[in-house]
Amino acid sequence: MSRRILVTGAAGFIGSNFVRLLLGRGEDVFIVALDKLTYAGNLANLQDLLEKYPKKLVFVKADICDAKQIEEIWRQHQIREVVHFAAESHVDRSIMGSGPFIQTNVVGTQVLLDVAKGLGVDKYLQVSTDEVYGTLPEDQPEIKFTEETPLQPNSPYSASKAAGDCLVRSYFHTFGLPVLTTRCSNNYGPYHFPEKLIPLFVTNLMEGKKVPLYGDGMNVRDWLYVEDHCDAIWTVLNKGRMGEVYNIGGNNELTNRRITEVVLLQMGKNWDESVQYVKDRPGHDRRYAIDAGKMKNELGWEPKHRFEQAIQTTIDWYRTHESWWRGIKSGEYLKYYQQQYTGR
Ligand code: NAD
Ligand code: TDX
Repeated sequence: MSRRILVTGAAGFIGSNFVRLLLGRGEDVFIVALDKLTYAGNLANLQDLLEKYPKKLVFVKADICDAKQIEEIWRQHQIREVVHFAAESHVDRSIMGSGPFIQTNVVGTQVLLDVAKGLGVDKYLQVSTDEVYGTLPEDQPEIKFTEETPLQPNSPYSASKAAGDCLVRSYFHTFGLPVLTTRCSNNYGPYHFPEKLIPLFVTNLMEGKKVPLYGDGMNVRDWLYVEDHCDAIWTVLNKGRMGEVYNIGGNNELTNRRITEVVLLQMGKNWDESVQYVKDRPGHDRRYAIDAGKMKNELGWEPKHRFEQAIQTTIDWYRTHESWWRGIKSGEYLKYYQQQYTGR
């Protein structure tokens, strides 16, 4: 019998790429793609897959905070594995208001864990982030986040993710729930919502607008192509040891200035006409860097994509999918953009 997997947040950026990867590879799976379809969820991200794989993929609109609904879905589809992507995921929005972050990232995780405990599960994988570790010094490049680094979240977003991770840990220790946790660095690639750095900058430039660079532009992130992240999650789901945490990264640290230069170059734009320095993000973490040694040594996983090529593929995707992002960059998005970048 096919593996019966619940994928939460499946209509978002990474969730939809994960479903696409598994079905594209012909894995023997039956996937229940669950999503509340918040501003960040988009059924268009799954539409072609739903048409191509009607026997392997179903979509269910549901809120992970609704225990009754989750129980019904679990029973109806005989769920045995969970990959939990669903989250409020944007740091700047968590600074505007943390309520939805606590609700979905903490309460929603607790609901999923309780349903898993009550109805039974073979594997539950929590998709988390390097941001739970806080920030690193920029003048000590040898220091990176390991799985033993203490959790020191600095934004309401990362605090809510860390709270979710702590609940997952507690259900392993207290109830013996078979859980796995992954913590990944910044992803980029197709279907990335255009509020995040790379898709925002690419689409702004395509619209003839400037790109808003926070502070001095020297904050550092580690960038991983989304397909590599999805492949790493599948590797952990198949080979990971229960109760363990696995850090996932691209060994690809770049300042935001460097990312901006690369994007401008590939899009034939010049710095002075295109870049606008704007006020810094409050509490802006200076540097993230991942030590992914455990993934390599224990599970044999390494990223396959090189940044130079994959960023080009990503930009090309936004060029050929204009209707996808133009549809998003209207309505509610415009209100958010105005508030975030002009304070009005
Ligand atoms: P995203 O915002 O693109 O997608 C999140 C999805 O979750 C959306 O489709 C949304 O509709 C859905 N969702 C939100 N609240 C829900 C609820 N209450 N019930 C059901 N569905 C709900 O986010 P993403 O970038 O795809 O991130 C996915 C996961 O990966 C998150 O848990 C995030 O913390 C983690 N992560 C992201 C990155 C990154 O660079 N994007 C890096 C590391 C970890
Ligand atoms: O307009 C901008 N200008 C800018 O300079 C935006 C949106 C971002 N930035 C900077 C802030 C960060 O230093 O770019 C960097 C990346 O910002 P985001 O794309 O917002 O990502 P980040 O805050 O690093 O968080 C991302 O990676 C970890 C995801 O959104 C999280 O969900 C994930 O956990």
